[in-house]
Amino acid sequence: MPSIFLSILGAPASGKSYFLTTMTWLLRQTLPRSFSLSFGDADPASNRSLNEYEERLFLNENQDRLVALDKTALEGDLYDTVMFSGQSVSYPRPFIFSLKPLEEHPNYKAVSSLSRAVCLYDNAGEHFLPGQDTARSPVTRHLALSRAMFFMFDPTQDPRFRRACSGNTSDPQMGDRARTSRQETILLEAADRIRRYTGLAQKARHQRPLVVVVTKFDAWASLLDRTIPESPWAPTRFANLSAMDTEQVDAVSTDVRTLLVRLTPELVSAAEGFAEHVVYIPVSSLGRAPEVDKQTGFLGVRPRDLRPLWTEVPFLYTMARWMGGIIPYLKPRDSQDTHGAADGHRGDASVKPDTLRLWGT
Ligand SMILES: Nc1nc2c(ncn2[C@@H]2O[C@H](COP(=O)(O)OP(=O)(O)O)[C@@H](O)[C@H]2O)c(=O)[nH]1
Ligand SMILES: [Mg+2]
Repeated sequence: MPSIFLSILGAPASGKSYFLTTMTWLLRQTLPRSFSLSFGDADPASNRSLNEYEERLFLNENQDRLVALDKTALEGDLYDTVMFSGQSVSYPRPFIFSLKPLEEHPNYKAVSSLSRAVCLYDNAGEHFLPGQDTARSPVTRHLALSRAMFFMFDPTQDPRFRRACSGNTSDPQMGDRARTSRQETILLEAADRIRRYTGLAQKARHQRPLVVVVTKFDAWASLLDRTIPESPWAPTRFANLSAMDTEQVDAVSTDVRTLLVRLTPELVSAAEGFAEHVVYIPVSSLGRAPEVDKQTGFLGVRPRDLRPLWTEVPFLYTMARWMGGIIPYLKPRDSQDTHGAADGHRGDASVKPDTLRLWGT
């Protein structure tokens, strides 16, 4: 199977591990149910720790006890050490999923060319600090291979966001547990590494999409003057096949971008100075603020309280928009396609088996 690499990067504690755990848990259900795709562990051994995380959050026997995910290690389980002429080199290990059309998918006949091994990397945030990627520990080289990058931006780590939200949130991360980091420096460092690994000129922009995932939406939702539809996709006339409403996600992206330009303009400059295609997607992996665990002092969450919002949207949108033929999207509202105009119903009209494979290419 051809593979797709997706890199997740962001500052320490920006929410990468919770995002990855919640996203894969949701995709296991949403992809078969709504997109006629199977999504499963390609290698259960390499996905073990992620499976454990999913179980801890979403299949926990004890729904009331506070749980937390461990901090991503800088080395250990998630790394493989290889010897090169006497020098040991430690490589990060991705989580690997297989993505395949199910029999009822309109493109099932192209199953072998559409199936993908999806490789996801969860780096420790420290790896993106300048000077952390070395010949002995090439922890971020996957960036150069990635079909798309998910940059986690955590508004709770920005004092301007915290000030704007004060009075409207009780999240400890916006209060006495606040931490501050210059998150655009991580993006600039990643951009610099990608330029180096791919030989991209200093002035040229990277052609692969950059998704700015704005995490912990529950904590800053008061700043976004709009509601977010629960699932930005709509059924088609095919059983178990929805189409992504990319226009709706784009409209949300535009509003999130406006907010970021107002509060953290340097982040928008860093993103758009580096990548040609940038989209801003709000997510909440928990759906609420974590609580301080009185026994351990750590932040935790009770499994029964979890209400993830939009955590699978960055993946679905990326697949629909930039990796054509696997996940369909609704035809744009102003499309000239007469088929669409005839019944005025965007979802139904655009899903013709013969056109599906062309989408997003
Ligand atoms: N309010 C809120 N906090 C979150 C959310 N997701 C993660 N967090 C908190 O953010 C902290 C860091 O998350 P983690 O995924 O470990 O960050 P990582 O270091 O980037 O992997 C944890 O204490 C979580 O409780 C969210 O959706 N909302
Ligand atoms: Mg982590």
